[in-house]
Amino acid sequence: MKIESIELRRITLPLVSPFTTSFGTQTERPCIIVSVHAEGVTGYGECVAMEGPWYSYETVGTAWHMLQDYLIPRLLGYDLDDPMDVWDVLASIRGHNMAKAALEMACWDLVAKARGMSLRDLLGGGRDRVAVGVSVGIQASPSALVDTVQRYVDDGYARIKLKIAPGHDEAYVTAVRAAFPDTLIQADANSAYTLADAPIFQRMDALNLLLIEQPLADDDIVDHATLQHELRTPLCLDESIHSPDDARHALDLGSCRVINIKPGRVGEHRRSREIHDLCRARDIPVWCGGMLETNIGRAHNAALASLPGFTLPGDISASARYYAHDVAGPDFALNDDSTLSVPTGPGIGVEPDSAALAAATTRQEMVARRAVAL
Ligand code: NPG
Repeated sequence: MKIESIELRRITLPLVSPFTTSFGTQTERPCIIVSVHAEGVTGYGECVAMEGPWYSYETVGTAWHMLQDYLIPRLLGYDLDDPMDVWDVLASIRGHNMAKAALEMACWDLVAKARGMSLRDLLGGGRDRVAVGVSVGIQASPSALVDTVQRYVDDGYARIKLKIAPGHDEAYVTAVRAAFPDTLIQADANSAYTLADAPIFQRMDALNLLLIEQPLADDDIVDHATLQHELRTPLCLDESIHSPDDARHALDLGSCRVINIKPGRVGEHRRSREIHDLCRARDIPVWCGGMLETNIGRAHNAALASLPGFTLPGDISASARYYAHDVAGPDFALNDDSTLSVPTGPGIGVEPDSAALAAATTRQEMVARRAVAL
C-alpha cells in the first residue's frame, strides 16, 4: 500500500484530576495524533512525548519537528506491506523513539485494517482481556494518598502504583500498605534518587512491594545493579530501556528483575515485541507502561499487552481515569476482574470522534508527497 499522506494534529486534553510525579504536576495532556493514509485506509498513532523534556529529551515540539521534517518525508510514497519494515525505513535518524513510534504504530493499525484483522491478532497477542492497575500521583499527605487509593480500590483496581519522590516516599507507601495489606502495590520514582538513598529502599523491602520502578538515573544501569543486589524487592526499569539491547544489557548486569515496556519509549511495536520475547525466554516478567494516552494510544497498548509475556498488570487504566471526553471511542471500561477488554475490531478497534478531535486540536498539518532531495 503506497503511503499517500500523513496528518499531524497537536491536541490538548484536560486530565480529570491533576497528576503529580517527581517531574511536577500535569493538569492536561498535550500530544500528537498521527494519521497515515493509504489506498482509502487510515491508521492512527499517538506520540507520547510530553510538553517538556522531563521524562525524556523528546518533547511535543521536537517530535513535531522530527515527524514533519525528517520522518514523514521518508515514509511518504513508501510501499507499506509489513509494518515490521518501518523501523528500517526510519533508521537513519538517530534517537527520537517517541516520534518514530507514533508513525510505526499508525502503520500497524493501517496494515491490520487493510487485512481486515485486529491489531491484537496481527501482533500475535492472544488474550481477550489484559490485567491492569492504576498509577496514583503524589498527594499532599499520606492520609490523602490513602483516601485516593481507596477510591481506586473501590473502582475495582487490584494493582496500585504509587508515585514517589524524596520526602514523599517511605511514610506514604507505609501508610498505603497498612491500609491495604493484601493489595498489589508498586512504587515509581521516575529517576528521582541516587545510590546514597539505598537505605530508603532497603527499609521499603519490608513493605512487600511488587516492584520498585526506576529509582535511579535514566541513563544508568550500573548503580541500578548495585542497588538491586542490596534489595529483595525486584527493581523494574522504565526510562533506562530504549531498545532490545538496553534490555539485554540490564538483565545481563542484574540491574532489574522486571521490565516496563512502552512502545513510545522503545520506538515501536516491533522492538516492544523483541523485548517481550527476550524477557520471556529468560523468565523475566514484563508489563505495559502508560503515558496518559488517549484511547488511540490505549488501544495500541492493550493490543501489545495481550502478548503472553505481559504477566504483570499494565498502566492501562479505564478511559474515565484520564479524560472526561476522549478524542476516540469507544471508551475502555474496567471489568470486574481488574482487566480491560482488548478491542477485536479491525486495527486498533477504536475510531477518532471527529468533533472531539477537532475541539482538542491546537495545530494541524497535512503532509502529502513532495519532491525533495533528502
Ligand atoms: O496510566 O497512563 C497512565 C500513567 C502511568 O504513571 C504513569 N506514567 O513514569 O510511567 C510513568 C508515568 C508517566 C506519565 C510518565 C506521563 C511520563 C508522562
